[in-house]
Amino acid sequence: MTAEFVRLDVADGVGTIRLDRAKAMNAISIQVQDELTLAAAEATDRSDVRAVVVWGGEKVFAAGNDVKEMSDMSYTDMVDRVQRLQDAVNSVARIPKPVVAAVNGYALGGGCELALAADVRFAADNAVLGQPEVLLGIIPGAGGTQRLPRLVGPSKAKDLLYTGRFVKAEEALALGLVDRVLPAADVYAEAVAWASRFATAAPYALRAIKECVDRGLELDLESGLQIERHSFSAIFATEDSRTGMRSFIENGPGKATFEGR
Ligand code: DAK
Repeated sequence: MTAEFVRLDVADGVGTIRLDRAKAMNAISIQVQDELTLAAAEATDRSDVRAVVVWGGEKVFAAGNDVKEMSDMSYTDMVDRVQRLQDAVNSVARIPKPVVAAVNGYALGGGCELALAADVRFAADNAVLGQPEVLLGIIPGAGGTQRLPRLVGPSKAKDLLYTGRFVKAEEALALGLVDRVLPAADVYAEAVAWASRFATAAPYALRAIKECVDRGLELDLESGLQIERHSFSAIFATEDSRTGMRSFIENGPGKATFEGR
């Protein structure tokens, strides 16, 4: 099946997961969710993709799940669908490579949750983020009640989740919801530039760092440190660890050419 609304564009080691459903403000319908899952799987599997940008284009990141479609769903429809809905965003969170969300315009509800699934978020100065589900009488279902408080802390998250209010880019930066605010025309290019740094980096080291951070955050410190110890030992099995340390000794820091093995 050819994807209609989500595609993976690959150039120079960077994969861009591009949401493209402009007529509906990139609303995340069931079809979009399924295509997002496929694009994330492709970005995970392809060895020529070393880092990923998630982008909705110049106008809007995503205005949330498709309210028109969702409004017709019954309790049992949702029970049947809920896991796959969450999996779409989780599939992006689990890409074992650096992932940056480039946010132009609105990132609301499921759109904000998609941005939260990235490792870092670059926002345009016209970006507007929020979790307005409560205003629809529902709650976030793609990680908003979990990833948002982990990122900005419980009280700031509860303020956003309880009120459903929209947050402009500068406030989002102050809250820690986004990491950089940039002129709208530059956001995607800056995100690609950030991702490009990893095109020639050691991919298994990056993968191990991401796993240690993400899994460790769910655990007590000693359990996290144990994961780190195991990952640290395991990374010595890669050729890149040999290459990196040998290159440092022979040529100084930061000059290694990694093979990605
Ligand atoms: N869904 C469907 N259509 C949407 C949409 C959405 N979320 N957002 C916008 N649109 C459509 C509008 O209906 C309109 O369509 P037409 O009338 O042209 O046919 C078109 O996009 C343009 O929107 P507006 O005319 O409203 O444009 P404005 O510039 O005036 O306003 C806006 C833009 C983004 C501020 C406004 O459209 C808005 O507030 N949109 C809704 C935002 C929202 O409430 N988002 C949260 C949706 S709930 C789950 C996982 C996740 C979720 C749920 C479950 N599970 C795992 C179970 C997530 C839920 C959500 O995201």
